[in-house]
Amino acid sequence: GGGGDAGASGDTGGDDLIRVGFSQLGAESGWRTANTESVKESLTEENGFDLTFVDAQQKQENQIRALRDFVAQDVDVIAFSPVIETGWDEVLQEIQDSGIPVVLVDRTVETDVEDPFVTWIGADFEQEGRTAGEWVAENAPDAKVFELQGTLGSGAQVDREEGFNEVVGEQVIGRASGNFTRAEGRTAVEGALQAYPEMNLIFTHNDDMGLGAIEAIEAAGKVPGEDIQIVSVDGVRDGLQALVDKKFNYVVECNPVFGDQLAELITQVANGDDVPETTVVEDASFDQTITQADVDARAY
Ligand code: GZL
Repeated sequence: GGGGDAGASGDTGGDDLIRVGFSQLGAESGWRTANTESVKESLTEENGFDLTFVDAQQKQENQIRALRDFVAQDVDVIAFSPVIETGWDEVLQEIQDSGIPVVLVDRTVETDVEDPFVTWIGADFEQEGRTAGEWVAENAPDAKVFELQGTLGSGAQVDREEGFNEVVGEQVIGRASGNFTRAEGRTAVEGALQAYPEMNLIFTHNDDMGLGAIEAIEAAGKVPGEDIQIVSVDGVRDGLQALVDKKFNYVVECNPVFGDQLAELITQVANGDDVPETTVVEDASFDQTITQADVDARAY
């Protein structure tokens, strides 16, 4: 990065930039907006990129359209975070036939296409599920758990469910999806409170749905974090604030700020350098010993 200002010296800029098409799945959660911010802060013209960024509002058909546009524009590299794991075979084959390399970001893909992408960067969702399960096994071994799932068929939902249920599946009395959004999380928990009156712990696949769960629990006259404990994933500011406020009980981080690592990978891919098949982004976890100062110090 650090090249001259493209405008200042009348420099065309365009010809030596890496042209990247990025299909982002949506803006459904605090995690996603933090991830988008990180990507846009890293893939700048100053850092050597000409970024075309398209938000799909969580619709697969919008992502497929964007991917086809990137092929038509003959970008140097395509990057995308697939809203669900399946349904990409046709467009991935078209991209492969075009010779444009694909960098998979965050979510994962199930496909029969040979070598569909050069590399994937994201978090270990299955480990996040196991870490959440281990907390429940340790701290709430008799809890009757409702699992509030993310977008059904997304890699994050499939793998978090897998990891969590590997550890405490026998404690799960019900599941429903809140599609990773606060509003749909609230609706799903309103239903769960009716269907499973004995529920006393919610494992939510992300903070935003957990915040919706808090609204539903309080509307039902119960105390979140006490009558119904909440174990969550992501670690965005609002989720950690709920932890400080004792409305969440445990949060497994899923770090969205990997724009710099992505920029490095894209540069290496554009240069035809060898890159690792996967880059796993480091996660931490937080319990109620977290302080307000800790939360205030967080970048997102
Ligand atoms: C996880 C990411 C998930 C987040 C949600 O890497 O795919 O999608 O956990 C987001 O907040 O909607």
